[in-house]
Amino acid sequence: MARKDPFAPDPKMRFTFGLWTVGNPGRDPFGEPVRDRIEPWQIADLLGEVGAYGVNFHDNDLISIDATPNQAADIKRQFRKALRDNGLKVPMATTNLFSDPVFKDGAFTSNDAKVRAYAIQKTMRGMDLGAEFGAKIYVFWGGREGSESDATKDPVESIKRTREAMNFLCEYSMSQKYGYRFALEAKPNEPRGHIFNAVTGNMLAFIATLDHPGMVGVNPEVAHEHMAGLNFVHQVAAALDAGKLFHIDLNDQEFGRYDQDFRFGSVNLKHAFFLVKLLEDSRYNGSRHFDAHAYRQSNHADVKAFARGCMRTYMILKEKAERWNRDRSIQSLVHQINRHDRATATLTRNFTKTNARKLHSTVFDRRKLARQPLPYEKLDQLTMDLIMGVR
Ligand code: GLT
Ligand code: MN
Ligand code: MN
Repeated sequence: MARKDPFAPDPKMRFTFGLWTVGNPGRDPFGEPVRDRIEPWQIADLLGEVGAYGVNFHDNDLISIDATPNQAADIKRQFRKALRDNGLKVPMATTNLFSDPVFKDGAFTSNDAKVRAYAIQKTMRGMDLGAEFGAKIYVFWGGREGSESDATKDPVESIKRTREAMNFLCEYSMSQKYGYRFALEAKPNEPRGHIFNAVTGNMLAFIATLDHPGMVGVNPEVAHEHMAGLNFVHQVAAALDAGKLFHIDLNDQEFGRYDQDFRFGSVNLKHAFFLVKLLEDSRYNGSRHFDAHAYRQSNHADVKAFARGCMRTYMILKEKAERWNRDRSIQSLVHQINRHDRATATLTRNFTKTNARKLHSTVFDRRKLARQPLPYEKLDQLTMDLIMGVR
């Protein structure tokens, strides 16, 4: 009997893909689609075949914006059957508020009150659709919520408009008893010159200003923070610390480029390793969603290789992270560099007048402290050996 593949996708990891990811036909700003469009039910078959846990969608990935009610009913029937046949869940849904020309200057932040209202209405309907398929996370990516020139839109007013929309939609979810948790996804630019709330940190600050902050968290994406030159692992850490990591978009990206949405782990293996380690160490239990697509050169068979690759890389890095946590030499270095001192820690844990007085008069040997060894080169190389597979 063949040995079980230790890196086969584990359903406990909740690996998901969007209809728009494996269904991406390979169109770019300079070229036409290179792959035939496949129907939502065919995408579900593909994801079932590669062993994904679930599939997510924008309203119009499933049902085109001009579909008649009868067409919509047919599509839903077919899709529901494909989900059942392939044992797939729909953990997340979202709204396309960026493709149609009506959103050319934004949706929730459009300068036109009617467009803003239409965007909220479209989101309500998208939420109805997601709820029909059991989605519990609702993502908001405001691709068009920005400007090219600050002459055209008031940035403070734009944040207020976004808040108004979010508050309205939180109430809508509650009134319908959908039980959604909202996940806000930041991106610094593209397709707009500048997008408001550009990084996950902005989103975290914005959430605190909402009427129902408890039901709103973030959906950070590797590529988006890397476009801004940021350390994605640190952005995710901030979200985890705030209890706001509701969802995550995994992919990969060269720094300083356009939004590449490459296969997870295909560019920066070291960042990917520390990301997986962070998610696993913190026992993140939401979806691990791959918001990526295959190279434009790929055909449909190669798209499957792409999807399998995303999950396989995650599973391999998870095993490496466990190994890092068990590795005697690595752990003894980790122990060595974290110099604990109970008496001092007690002094600074809480402010009391006594603690402050004691701390104020403590004598520190600054030169001795500065000479304490920090063998970070050694630790990092052991990590690299482990990632590269020779340890
Ligand atoms: C779009 C975008 C992604 C978002 C999706 C959700 S759509 O592909 O590039 O980052 O997560 O709206
Ligand atoms: Mn992206
Ligand atoms: Mn994304």
